[in-house]
Amino acid sequence: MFQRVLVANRGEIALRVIRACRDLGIGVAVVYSEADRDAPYLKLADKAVCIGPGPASESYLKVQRIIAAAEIVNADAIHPGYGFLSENADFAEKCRACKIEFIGPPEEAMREVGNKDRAKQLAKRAKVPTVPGSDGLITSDEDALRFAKEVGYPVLIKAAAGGGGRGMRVARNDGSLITGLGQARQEAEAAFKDGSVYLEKYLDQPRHIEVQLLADKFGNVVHLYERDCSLQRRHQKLVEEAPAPNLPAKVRDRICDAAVRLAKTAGYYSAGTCEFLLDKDNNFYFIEVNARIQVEHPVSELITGIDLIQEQIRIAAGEKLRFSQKEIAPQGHAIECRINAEDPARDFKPSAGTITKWQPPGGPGVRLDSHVVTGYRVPPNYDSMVAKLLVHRPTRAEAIATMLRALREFQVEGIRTTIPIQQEILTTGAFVDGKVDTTYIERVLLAKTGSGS
Ligand code: MV4
Repeated sequence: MFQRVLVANRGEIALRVIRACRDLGIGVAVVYSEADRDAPYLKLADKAVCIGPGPASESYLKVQRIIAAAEIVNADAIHPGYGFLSENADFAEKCRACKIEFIGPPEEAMREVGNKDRAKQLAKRAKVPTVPGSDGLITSDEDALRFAKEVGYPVLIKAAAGGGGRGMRVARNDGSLITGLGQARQEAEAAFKDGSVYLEKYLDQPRHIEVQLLADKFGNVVHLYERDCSLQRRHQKLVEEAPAPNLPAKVRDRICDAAVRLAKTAGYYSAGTCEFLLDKDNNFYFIEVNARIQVEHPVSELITGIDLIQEQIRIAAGEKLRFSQKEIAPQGHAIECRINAEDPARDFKPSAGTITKWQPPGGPGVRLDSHVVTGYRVPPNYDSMVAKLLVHRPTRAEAIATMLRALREFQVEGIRTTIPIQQEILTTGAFVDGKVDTTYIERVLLAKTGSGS
């Protein structure tokens, strides 16, 4: 096992990794930027190293400074958390060159799944269903028009280097396809330095189902069942849950098996997620791999009883998986609400500032993952999530009731939060019936209140 892990991240996930290291009885150090210098979780690590000014590009994204920090504190491994350098294969390569273990997938698998078009080819080799698509990159207008004629409009233009909804656009006729292609290429070139694009049939109001995976360095792969992450606004998830409601057992088994096959085919290890879209007839289609621990991982921890961060660290240290698939039995229902410092009444405008009152909920079935305390100042430099509120109860109905109870208990003053919209979501018929899709928030909820786009 490692002597000391360096946490190359901030906020709640930095605290989450510090806690996992403490639970494992191993040393832990953490990096921080000048904007985070007063963050209370820094005191929970053995050492904290300042790596630069507030902007992430000058601190949390600086490969050389993070490697130097690891060397200064004598860390033998780096946990990247999510975001920042977590899916950066060049960073993983650099760690390997410096003989520091990157707590994540192997660099080779990261490159394989990091490109969406290549990940799709991988899925095909693994016999995992994919959305009908252009079979490789689109290099001419003629190819694009031919594909659209074949599958019919609408079609979706996707950037191969994109992900999480970046660089996508819908085309509904030949004209918008040609102009869209040009724009998508330019945008992708500017954003990812890679202008390659491909086409897919555009699915109407799909659900977003993702399968949590754990794999060791010996080729053993297990799944920790699925999460339903359909409730998003502009690709920012607001509510996640597990198991996915109204998913027939046979479909669940097939999706989970497909995800395991894909990970095996990729030579993947560590924690990871396979994302799928699910259509109205419960057909599922692979879309992308998340080669990192995700924000919503605690939802899967709650239903399986497995500590995903601890297992990631064990796997990186070369341990074998400690459980087989049949030993993973999901129990009950878990829901997560991401509490963001945003004002839902003002188009989710970020609401940075000092938190003058922070009185979190508790009691049976409640878990709060947060780095915030009363008096904490939310820095303007980073994403606005201040807490993840989770519940775990025997049934979905009880989980919804406990989440509503916990959201009511939660008292936050000094900043605006997303709590009101989460209360609204959890009392809406479509959510209670487990019948929401990825377009629900913008199509129904925000359209109704007039606060949407
Ligand atoms: C799609 C789609 C419809 N058809 N692909 C958005 C994020 C990225 N991971 C893939 N995304 C989508 N791909 C086809 N062929 C609709 C989306 C999509 C979406 C997917 C998951 C969760 C939320 C979403 C919100 C809008 C669009």
